[in-house]
Amino acid sequence: MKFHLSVLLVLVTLFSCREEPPVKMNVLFIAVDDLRPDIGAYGNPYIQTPHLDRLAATGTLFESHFVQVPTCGASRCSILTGLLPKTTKHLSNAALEEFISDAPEGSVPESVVHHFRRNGYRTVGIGKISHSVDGLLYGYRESPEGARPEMPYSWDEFLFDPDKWGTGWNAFFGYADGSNRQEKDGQVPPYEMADVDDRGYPDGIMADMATDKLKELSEQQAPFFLSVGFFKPHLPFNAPKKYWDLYQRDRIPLSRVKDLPENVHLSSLQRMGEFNQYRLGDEQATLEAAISDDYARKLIHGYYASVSYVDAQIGKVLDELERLGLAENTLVVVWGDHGWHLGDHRVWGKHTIFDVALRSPLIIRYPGSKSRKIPSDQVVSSVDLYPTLADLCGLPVDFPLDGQSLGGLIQHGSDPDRTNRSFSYFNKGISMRTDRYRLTRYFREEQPNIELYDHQEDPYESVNIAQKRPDVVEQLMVEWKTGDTGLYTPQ
Ligand SMILES: [Ca+2]
Repeated sequence: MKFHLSVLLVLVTLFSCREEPPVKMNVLFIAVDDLRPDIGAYGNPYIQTPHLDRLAATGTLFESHFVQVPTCGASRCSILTGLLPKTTKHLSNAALEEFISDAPEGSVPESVVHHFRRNGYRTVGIGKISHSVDGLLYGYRESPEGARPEMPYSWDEFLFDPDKWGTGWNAFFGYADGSNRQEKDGQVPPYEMADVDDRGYPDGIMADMATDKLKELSEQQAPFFLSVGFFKPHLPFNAPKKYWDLYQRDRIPLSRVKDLPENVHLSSLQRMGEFNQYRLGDEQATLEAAISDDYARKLIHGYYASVSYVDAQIGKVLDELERLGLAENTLVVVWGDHGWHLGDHRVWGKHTIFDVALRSPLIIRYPGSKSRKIPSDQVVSSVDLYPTLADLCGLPVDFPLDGQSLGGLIQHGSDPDRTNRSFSYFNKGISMRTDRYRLTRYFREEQPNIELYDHQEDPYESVNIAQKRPDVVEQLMVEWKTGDTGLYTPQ
């Protein structure tokens, strides 16, 4: 009997060893608000982003990454749900709320974060991951009392410190003296250069929260999904003075496409409302006349300072990941939620479906994979991230998603099974980007309602050639229909 028990114990021990689950990879997902690819690693020789450059040098950088909607809430909705917009509400900042009310607990997970949580991950959010900046749903001017979570099932923990600003939304539009755009009813400038340390604005506070949380997570057994959503370079372009001091304003490059594009209806470009909510700007932005070069340089200087400030905060989080010995077992993603027109096409804002508003940085470091740059002729989408994370972390997905995993590109540099197109939506329009062209169709009454840009000849989309090249439009429409995964038609 004793003998049999021993054999049994040995067998049980051997069995347990074989069945030991592999160590799951952690995820660090960093969202950066309104960050266009103005990063050294993306080829901007003037901007100073040493920490993002360092990440890109050890990860995979996607040159042609496009978001699905050029506005915060809806873009984040598509990356978090892995789904393309299905109704007009999915193009708004309330997109995620709309999706979640359609998907109660128990059916499909509400987000990629929820999916990881269901698979044993400890999920922690800090800052602006979904549209909300503190995880709570409430209007900009309302009290946080009675607020409910924007993603009720996704987070084990959600952290935000509104500090001197009092609430999440006030912090989001905050100035160094504790004031914000709301309380001053827009009587504020779109930039600020205060002589404060990194904690003088919210991103510095969030970086410290993230490094503290990493320490705590490193001591736990469960794998983690830590998400940090930095605010800058979203308006107002407020950053500590030391980041403004990195640049000589007279050397700041202006847009290469300052004029209105040819053969385009102005309604494709006219949504500049957010910028003009900062009423103490030196000049108002309009499509009718470009602002002065001096003011344009000042604004771009503010944007660059904000990018360098957020780059330094990301550097603190990446350094801590390294210091704690977590880098080798943590997949890192840095994602910009959409691009921004810094005077491009006379627009100061993001609400267009031109390349400059849709293209944003996507850098993924998958430990063990060699670093590479996926060139611009390979088009990828934000909606691809959900299946990518599930694929690389070995989580099964038995429900429909609209994207395709980027795992093949990250691990091998190519993937013959990928489709090479990306769809984006806004302003009563849908746009398809291929490796060479952008075809945009507006579902509105004004003409022309089709725009075509040839990136081989015209990389800044300065001339709509839809009328001149009906053959290309026709060929792309065939491709459009093949790629159509149930796109809705904007009303
Ligand atoms: Ca944004």
